[in-house]
Amino acid sequence: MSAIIESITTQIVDLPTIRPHRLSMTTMACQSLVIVRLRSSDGIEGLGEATTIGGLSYSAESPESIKCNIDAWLAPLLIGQPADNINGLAARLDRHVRGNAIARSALETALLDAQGKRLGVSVASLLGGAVHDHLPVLWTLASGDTRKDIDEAFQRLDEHRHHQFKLKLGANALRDDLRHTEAICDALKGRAGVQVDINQAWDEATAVEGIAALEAAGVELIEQPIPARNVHGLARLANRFRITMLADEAVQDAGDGLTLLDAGFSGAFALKIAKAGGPRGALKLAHLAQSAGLGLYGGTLLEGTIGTAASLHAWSTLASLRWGTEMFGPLLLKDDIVTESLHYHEFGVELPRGPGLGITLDEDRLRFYSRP
Ligand code: MUC
Ligand code: MG
Repeated sequence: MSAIIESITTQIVDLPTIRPHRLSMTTMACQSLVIVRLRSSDGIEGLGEATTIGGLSYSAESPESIKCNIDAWLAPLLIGQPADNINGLAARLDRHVRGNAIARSALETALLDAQGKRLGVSVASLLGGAVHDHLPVLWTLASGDTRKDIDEAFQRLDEHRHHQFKLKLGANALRDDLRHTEAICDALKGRAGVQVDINQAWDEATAVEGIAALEAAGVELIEQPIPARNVHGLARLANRFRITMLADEAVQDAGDGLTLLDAGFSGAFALKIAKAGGPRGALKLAHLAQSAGLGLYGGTLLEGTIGTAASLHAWSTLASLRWGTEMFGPLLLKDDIVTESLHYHEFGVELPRGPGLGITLDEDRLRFYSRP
């Protein structure tokens, strides 16, 4: 007899960041995690987590809408159903739910965590098996101050934490962004790689000017320079420059991947479990990219430990991640709500061991940081 899903609860947890994190569309002083706890009739609890960035500034879903939509609409579709048929549950949600990919990612994570615990295997095993148990992780320099960013990079290099850095551009005038990037590239030359994320802030003409200068400065990868909907523009930029163009907001799932390929895009894809409705959707996009010969990047929506672990289990199943990962979310937060943090060392992170995600909640700290 299959275990039945008996309850699904959600709570919003606000964790302060170690410093302001400045992106083109918002500056974050805290991250809000929507924690999902899914309990089944066999006594097993699965954990999931949903995050976004800066309220509604990154996505049409906010922490509050995620919690509300799970409580009111998604959870009732799952409660009373067999807990172990994840394909069947996904088909049920597909029939009744449009959008809400971030909320769905948290639920799918909880289902995978529970099923892994039930079978005594890791989430990576459920997804076909891990090919890596240590994944490279970059760090985002986004204090908003060039000198502070350079000092932060040197500190991370000395600690053997990170040797690849991403800069967040687009909040300032192009001239200032270029000066900032050139100073950081100069300071890190020969010691670390630099890539940039514009988070859709430029129009195509600004992108042509900006990318030429960034290429000359030694930047290695350009992420989402123009608005997500301009897929033909992104394809044009990818084909115009030698430097690789990384699609992020433009490629939520495998359907968007096909659209970009149809438009002639030849760059790389940023995978995020939150964009694709969960680890399985993100891997569907990854497998499409692999078939088309495109490079992959393990992306984050600045998840805490649960979402980061779920992503790592998924990315660990991919033989090749040409552009590594940015799974540093927990390191940006001042505190955590789990008993054992992820282990970051030697410029990467260990894949947590299962069963399930291999993550245990710290109930005291969860209570402390939860919204009343
Ligand atoms: C994004 O746009 O890629 C990833 C790293 C970071 O600092 O922000 C995120 C989201
Ligand atoms: Mg991005």
